[in-house]
Amino acid sequence: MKLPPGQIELPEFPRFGLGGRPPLVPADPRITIGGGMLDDLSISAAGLADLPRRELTADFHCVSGWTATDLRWEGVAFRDLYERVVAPRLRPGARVTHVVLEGLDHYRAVAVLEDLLDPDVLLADRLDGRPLDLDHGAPVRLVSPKQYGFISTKHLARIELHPSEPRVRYHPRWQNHYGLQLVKPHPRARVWREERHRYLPGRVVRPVYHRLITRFREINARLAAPGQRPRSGA
Ligand SMILES: Nc1nc2c(c(=O)[nH]1)N[C@H]1C(S)=C(S)[C@@H](COP(=O)(O)O)O[C@H]1N2
Ligand SMILES: [Mo]
Repeated sequence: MKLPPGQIELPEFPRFGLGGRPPLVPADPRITIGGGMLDDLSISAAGLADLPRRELTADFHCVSGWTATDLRWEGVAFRDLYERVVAPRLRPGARVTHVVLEGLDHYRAVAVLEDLLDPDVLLADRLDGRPLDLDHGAPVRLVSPKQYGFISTKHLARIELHPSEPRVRYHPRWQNHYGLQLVKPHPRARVWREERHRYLPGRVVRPVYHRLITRFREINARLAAPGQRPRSGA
């Protein structure tokens, strides 16, 4: 299959974390949903089970240029969660344009609501027929296959609704790195349009990234949760 512009196919699905080792998962994990437009609500794994199950086979594209192909995800559609659980609880006249997704590791991503309502966006709890492992985002992660991987928040702990684009840092560790403005993520992050960064054109960063992929893979392999199998036997 044809890959989006500037992507290179990998034989495996590597772990890719920005914040170090995977976090600890609490015994009764919950996802809280909040923001000024509704009273905080919290949904357990069992709560997600009330929504229709979806299955989706898709490629996964990291902004640094690697692609893992044919991943089989299972879970529920973000759209079903939003329409059935969130929308009925919104205050009258509420306006939602952006969503902040936060992981147990305090990683945060900002997405445009419209992009998350694409039927292919899942809250996934299974990958390739097995429960999601820690490296890939246990217990539940977002998967948005048409967007770069940084939107696909792992270990999903909080969904926050916003009436305009919030100013959010993707990782608290990077609070003071002003130089990172230059590589600020693109707000839409659509892979087929190569929307890698807000200020830098995708094709400018491609060659730099491609040289870094091997290094990123080494670092992340060292940080991976102990005792986890690589995805393919290859
Ligand atoms: N919670 C959390 N989610 C995250 C990240 C992270 O560091 N923490 N990294 C993002 C990036 S940059 C990518 S490419 C994908 C990688 O997913 P994987 O580790 O399953 O390959 O997760 C995204 N979601
Ligand atoms: Mo990424």
